[in-house]
Amino acid sequence: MLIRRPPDIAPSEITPPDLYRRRRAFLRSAGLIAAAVGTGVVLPASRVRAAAQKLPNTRSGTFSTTEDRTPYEDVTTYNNFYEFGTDKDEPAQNARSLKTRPWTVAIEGEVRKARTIGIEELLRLAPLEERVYRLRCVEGWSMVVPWVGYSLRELIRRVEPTGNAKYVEFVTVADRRQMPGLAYPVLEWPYAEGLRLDEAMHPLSLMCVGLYGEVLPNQNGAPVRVVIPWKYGFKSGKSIVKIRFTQTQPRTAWNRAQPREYGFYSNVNPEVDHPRWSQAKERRIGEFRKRPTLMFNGYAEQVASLYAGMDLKKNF
Ligand SMILES: Nc1nc2c(c(=O)[nH]1)N[C@H]1C(S)=C(S)[C@@H](COP(=O)(O)O)O[C@H]1N2
Ligand SMILES: [Mo]
Repeated sequence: MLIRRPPDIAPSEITPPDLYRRRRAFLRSAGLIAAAVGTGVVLPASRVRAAAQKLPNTRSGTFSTTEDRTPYEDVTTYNNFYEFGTDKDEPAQNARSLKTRPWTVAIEGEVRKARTIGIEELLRLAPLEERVYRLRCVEGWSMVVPWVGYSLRELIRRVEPTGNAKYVEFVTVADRRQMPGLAYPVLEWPYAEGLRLDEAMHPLSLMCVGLYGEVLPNQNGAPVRVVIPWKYGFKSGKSIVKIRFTQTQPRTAWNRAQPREYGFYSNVNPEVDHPRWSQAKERRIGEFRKRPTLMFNGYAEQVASLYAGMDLKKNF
């Protein structure tokens, strides 16, 4: 499998503690990677794809970019999903055994209709749309992905947030038996992210259950994730089991780990550098020459008004 890492970003800048790296290096040299995580044989991506399920009745949605789509192979083998390992190829291997049925999402906090929703109901909650969005990782690479889902607001309005709801927290499943990455203190598990309620209610914010017309592959956050296209990729939490509405700004996993580097907002902004690297440019996976990063990842027309009057350097 071809692993592309932007050569201008040193692995040391984006990877977790030394312990983890030394273990990986040892396992790699000993040829023990697959055995060590207990997943056995390495399937080619084509086999994985053959097993994926088509999503019926998907219509093309609004906001789609006409830019070239990143190939399925890259979208499903070059992943960040630290619960399954921090190397880009590890989620595709280690997430294969994730159990996505039965699956429920608990809706909690400041809502009138707090309840637990089963995945089958979530899949039928609103018509499924294909939305081709740019995804910009804070590490400096980007992709174009034809996601399938519906606006998060479809779910939010059905659970009726109270007047006290100002923020929404998204919590990822954390199961040590299924997720080898949880053994390492890279982040405080479970992975948690958050949005202001008006950001979550924005029609671009996507409740995502698929890509390329098929059920979401495990490594991309099956069975349900969010996709917030104007923010750095880490705001788009995967394999969600809890959505909590709160009055105060929720703590997030990346902000806890590195508060100086990862703020609550994390809007894509070429003018606000990461403390350790520039965010002015990005490398589209599959391309060689870098492209300029666009304000709000190219969605300024849609979302800039959410931040009117805010200092985006302070609220990074
Ligand atoms: N639970 C969880 N969600 C996560 C992550 C993670 O490590 N764990 N990584 C984030 C990051 S950094 C990115 S760039 C995107 C990548 O999504 P993709 O692999 O589907 O392209 O997922 C985000 N969601
Ligand atoms: Mo990312």
